[in-house]
Amino acid sequence: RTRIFSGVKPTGHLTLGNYLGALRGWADEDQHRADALFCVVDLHALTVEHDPARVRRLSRQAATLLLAVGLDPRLCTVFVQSHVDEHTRLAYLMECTASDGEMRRMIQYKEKTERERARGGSVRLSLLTYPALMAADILAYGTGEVPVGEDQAQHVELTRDLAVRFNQRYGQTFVVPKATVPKVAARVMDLQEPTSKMGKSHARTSGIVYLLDEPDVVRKKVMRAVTDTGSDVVYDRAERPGVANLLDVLAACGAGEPAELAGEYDSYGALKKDTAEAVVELLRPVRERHAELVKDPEYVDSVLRDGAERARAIARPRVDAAYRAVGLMPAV
Ligand code: AQP
Repeated sequence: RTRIFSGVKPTGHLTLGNYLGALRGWADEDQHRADALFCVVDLHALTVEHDPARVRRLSRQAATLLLAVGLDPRLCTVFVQSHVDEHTRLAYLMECTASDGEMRRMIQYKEKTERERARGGSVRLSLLTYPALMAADILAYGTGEVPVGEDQAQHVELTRDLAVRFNQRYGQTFVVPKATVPKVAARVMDLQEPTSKMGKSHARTSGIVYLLDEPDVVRKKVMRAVTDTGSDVVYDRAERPGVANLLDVLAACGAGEPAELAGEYDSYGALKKDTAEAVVELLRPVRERHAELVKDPEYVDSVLRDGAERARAIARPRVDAAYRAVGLMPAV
């Protein structure tokens, strides 16, 4: 069976972008067709300035949301990255496989470096080495497929390069994985700034729909979305990014193809109204299940405990083999 691995970073409240780009596919398809592991990648949240209590809280919330969107622990493995030491053990070998140049070329590194500097902060070394840890996350499990939103595809490409390089240098150790990206809404844009992606850690929240937003908040955000000059509804991502984003979201809610949907509307107002209602209905069951799960923290704990145990058992032999392959002396 194909092995699937993917994760979500507890750097903010999870968004509609996270859901459409990743979580929904994990729950609706991936967990049913493969041996899948899904992870709250909390170590990655330490690559930028962070508040310990907030990361702890967001990690639990993200784990609860993974179950709320429909991941079923009888079908897949749900766990927290820092509970499984194999990730950091293997990350070091990945740092010894990658070059600094290829790390510096990562778009996310460039963007986040700028953001941290603009805030007047320093850039953590782990922001640069982040893709090595992400490669370790993926390769430790013999992963064949990594379902991600478009923004993560470059990191998966680098992971492939590292796997191939490691195998060539030290002998066949890792499966070379590939990214799978959803057909619609692989890159949901910020409603207030439709040329940048909807990102959970962005400071301005009015352009971001969070999975746990109340229906009225969702409606308000969508109704106030920035649209383009002109008033005819056409699907053109380059020239009309605001309207195209709404059409993408509406299509991803199950209403059809974005370009065809455009023909059904003659005003931005009607498009926004339908999109708002579609998103409210899409998120309703997630909010409801989350509210139930919050009442049962022991259940969530037990899922994470079992998940970490299972993940460790899968990862350890391959990480041990990688340690031996690079020439590290086995413990005596
Ligand atoms: N806007 C988006 N559209 C489609 N997919 C998206 N993803 C994130 N934003 C969008 C996908 O969600 C999964 C989990 O993302 P992540 O937690 O690894 O963080 P990220 O990719 O760095 O996205 P964020 O939400 O913007 O976080 P911050 O602001 O902290 O960087 C991934 O599969 C991602 O592709």
